[in-house]
Amino acid sequence: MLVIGFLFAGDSMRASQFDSILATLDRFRIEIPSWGFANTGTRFGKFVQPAAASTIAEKLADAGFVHSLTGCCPTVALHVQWDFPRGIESAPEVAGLAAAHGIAPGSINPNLFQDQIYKYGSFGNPDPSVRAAAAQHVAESIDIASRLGSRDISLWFADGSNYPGTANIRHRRRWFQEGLAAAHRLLSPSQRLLVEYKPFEPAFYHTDIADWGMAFLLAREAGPQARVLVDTGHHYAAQNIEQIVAWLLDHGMLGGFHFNDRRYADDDLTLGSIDPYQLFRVFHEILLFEWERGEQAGIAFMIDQSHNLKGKIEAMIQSVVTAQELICKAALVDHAALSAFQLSCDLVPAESCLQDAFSTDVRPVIAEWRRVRGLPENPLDAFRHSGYLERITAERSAHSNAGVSSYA
Ligand code: PSV
Ligand code: MN
Repeated sequence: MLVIGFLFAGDSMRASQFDSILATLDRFRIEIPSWGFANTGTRFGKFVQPAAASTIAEKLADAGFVHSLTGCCPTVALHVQWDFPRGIESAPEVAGLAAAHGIAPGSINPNLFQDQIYKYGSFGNPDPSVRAAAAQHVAESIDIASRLGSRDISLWFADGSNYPGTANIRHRRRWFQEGLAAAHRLLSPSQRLLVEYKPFEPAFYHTDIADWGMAFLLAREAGPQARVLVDTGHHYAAQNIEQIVAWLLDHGMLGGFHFNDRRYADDDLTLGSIDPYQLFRVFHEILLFEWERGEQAGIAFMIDQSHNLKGKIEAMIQSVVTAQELICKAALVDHAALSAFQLSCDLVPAESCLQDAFSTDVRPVIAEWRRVRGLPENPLDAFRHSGYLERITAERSAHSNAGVSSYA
């Protein structure tokens, strides 16, 4: 390790900083979503890409290729309705395909928003038979997770209403409480229920789980294995996401992230493309917490993006590489010095701890880490020169992608 450090020891980086970066990279894993490789779009339309994956086999092949280039994406998030065409019967095939591509199934995402029965909601639907169908789908998803050895079941609900007075907000909250507690009872001891929140879209008046506080309360009421999932795109524009992260950490309620970037709403842009300093601050809160506690927080880092304009695999690699860079920058914050400055209210030096770390170019050290591990030093370049895109474009153009998609 130190050999690498000395190789790159420039004027501004100390050996201990090299070591922090290397240790961070050794630990850092980020899950990529199967749906990020499929044709997706906006509600106004979809620009299909001939190379887009249209089967679970193709999605896992693409995910495996991203992992082979980056070395830090060993698991793939799966969406039950899109990736398990025969429900739990598809589980062995999915497990086999993942293994064949050197990866493993990751979080399992039930789909409680696409079927016609969910027009007025799933867990919050006034019709008990729809709530029962939603509960059944979640139960099957938990079975799938058990069959695949997946720890996390990630729940996102589109439930809400579009017009004032059309829904009983309190009754719906109760139904959510009951549904989540029932789902929690089905978990095996090693599994977790992650509760995601989102302020609006598709519902435009009220959303049943609209913010982190609602998700927090519902998760806490559901049981000890439930946590909150923070999707960075699911906030109002001015919200301080790292403060939410700090509070959830302090309560032991932060389960994981769906990373993406946004300028306006849930834009699903590549991570760090608009505001890399924000994600740096999020990583900083986590690393500071772990430094204070002397242990890792066990948080699931995941990407939740779908790319309508960029090439899907390129965009995924770009996101993974940016995530590595930002967490490495956050690892350069001098926690001891920062804590002392905070206690003495020494504002400018405290702020500089973050700014100095953020402005450090960590890319040469990351490239060296990759080289030592037999990974390409520049995964994006390696992808462009691999011939993979040309091959799948030719293969996949042979069958039409036009009808294949997911909502995301
Ligand atoms: C909803 O916007 C979301 O963030 C949820 O995580 C879904 O599972 C995912 O996107 C795909 O639609
Ligand atoms: Mn999400």
